[in-house]
Amino acid sequence: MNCKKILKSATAITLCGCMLAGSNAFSPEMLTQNNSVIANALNASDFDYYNNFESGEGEWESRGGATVAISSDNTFEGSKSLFVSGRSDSWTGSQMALGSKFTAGSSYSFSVAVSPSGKKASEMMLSIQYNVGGEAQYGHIGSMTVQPGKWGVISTSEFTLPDNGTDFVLYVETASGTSDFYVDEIAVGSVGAVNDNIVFGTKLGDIDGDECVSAFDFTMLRFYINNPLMSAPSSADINSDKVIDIADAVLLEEYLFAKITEFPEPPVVVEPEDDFEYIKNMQFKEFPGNYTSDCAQQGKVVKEYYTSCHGNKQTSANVYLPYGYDENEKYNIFYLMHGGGENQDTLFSNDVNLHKILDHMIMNGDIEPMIVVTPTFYSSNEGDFWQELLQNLIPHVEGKYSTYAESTSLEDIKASRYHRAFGGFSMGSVCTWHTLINAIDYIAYFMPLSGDSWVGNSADEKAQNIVNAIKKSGYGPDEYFIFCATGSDDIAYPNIAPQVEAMKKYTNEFIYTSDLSEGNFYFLVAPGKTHWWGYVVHYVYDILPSFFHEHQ
Ligand code: FER
Repeated sequence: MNCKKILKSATAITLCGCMLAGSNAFSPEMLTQNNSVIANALNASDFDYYNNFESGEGEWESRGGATVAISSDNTFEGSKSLFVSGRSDSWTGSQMALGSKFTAGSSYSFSVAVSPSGKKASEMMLSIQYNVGGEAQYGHIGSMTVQPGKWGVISTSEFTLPDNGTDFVLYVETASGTSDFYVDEIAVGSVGAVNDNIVFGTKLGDIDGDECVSAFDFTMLRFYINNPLMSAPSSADINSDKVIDIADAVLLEEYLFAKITEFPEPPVVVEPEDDFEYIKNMQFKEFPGNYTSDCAQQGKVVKEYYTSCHGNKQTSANVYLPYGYDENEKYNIFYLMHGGGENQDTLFSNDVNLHKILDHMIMNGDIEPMIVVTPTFYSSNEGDFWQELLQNLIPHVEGKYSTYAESTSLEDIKASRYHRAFGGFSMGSVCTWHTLINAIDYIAYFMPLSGDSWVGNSADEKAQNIVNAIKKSGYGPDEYFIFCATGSDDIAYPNIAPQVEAMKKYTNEFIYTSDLSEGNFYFLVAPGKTHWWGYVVHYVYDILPSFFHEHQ
């Protein structure tokens, strides 16, 4: 017996009332390893439209320039699915014209299996576009939030094609973001052809959504345990530990046999809100013209003196505290290094005006209020400044101002690494690559600007040395982020561009995209720009908003 039939019979019985515990609904042969919830019960010919992509894309084509291809990497059933990639916006994806078989004003049932790639859950949507009086209109047939790599089935038993519409186009998109996704087993039929018992309950234990907790829920739970690729509803996570497993089955069984009368209280978890919209293929953009003028909400630059471990020398750094700085709040912190012949004052001088740009970026919501520190490598040198950074500068600044470091112990500096960035221009960029190689344990975001790594001779050797350091750290590609930039006419371009190309070959360590929810490595090239802070400060404006959103 397959799942579909289980669902159908469950409905038939539970319509008459909640089924009693202890029936033979527990029998293991009722479970199936087969994911197919649609085609097993009904023949493809039972539907007005059916495609499981086993013999090609069929009518499915690109929507909005996305790439659409048959894949055997991840399937819901059978050996093939439709893979949609290269999406530039949430509405892009794959589509098909419904054709004349489907008529305006008529109702149909729809079902499609979907599986997002990437690292984040995606709200997947089955949508419809149509024409009214020459104007495109859009509607959503159904949606479902699906974990990456898992399958979910969007299923709607009755959707009426608007009666004033023509040219209906069915498409799969995401509510937001541009992650790749897979589509499989799509069916459109007369009302009732698609089983919408796949609409789940939300109450713990009521997995089939019939408003009672019964033996059928136990059967469904075992189905999900046996089919980990199926996206299970949260009502199946009986012990609220975010994993659907035998521990949930044990609890449900105890409940059904009245050994317990209620499930454990789910913990109250307040997830931090972060709806930042990354750009996938970022292009150079200048900040608005007024960003270097005095801002209505000005931060403060303070000079901090400390002793460097190199030669026990007194040195200083400037610390930008955002407008409204409050020592009871926690702030992300960005260390930004000057270039050769410059010093710790260069960036907050009237030449570069980084402080004013930061004021405007914060006031306009481009970035959250953050602390920005401009040190100098001249108390050490660019190659071993990272020692002064870890031993002296971070403890001094983060011991005094409020960051995510709970204390200045190396352990707490490490624990707050997702709230710390390091970048630099030219020799400051050389310094940034050294810092990446030596201090990745303490910093998760890096911004090398117009300067290559000097650890190694050839581009391949430089890439290899960076990869070796990353491998040694044990961090995965979702745990560090490198966002480089330069101008196409910058004297450093011929140095950094080949290094970036060499790094791209290490696909385990670097996933190339400016969407840091999907990858961790990008190289922004500003057309025609040369080796000058006057240009480089725009790269800071472009890149900084993408920092500090991962692992909040
Ligand atoms: C580069 C890295 C650093 C580069 C120049 C520098 C020309 C710095 C030079 C200096 O400050 O003297 O890739 O490319």
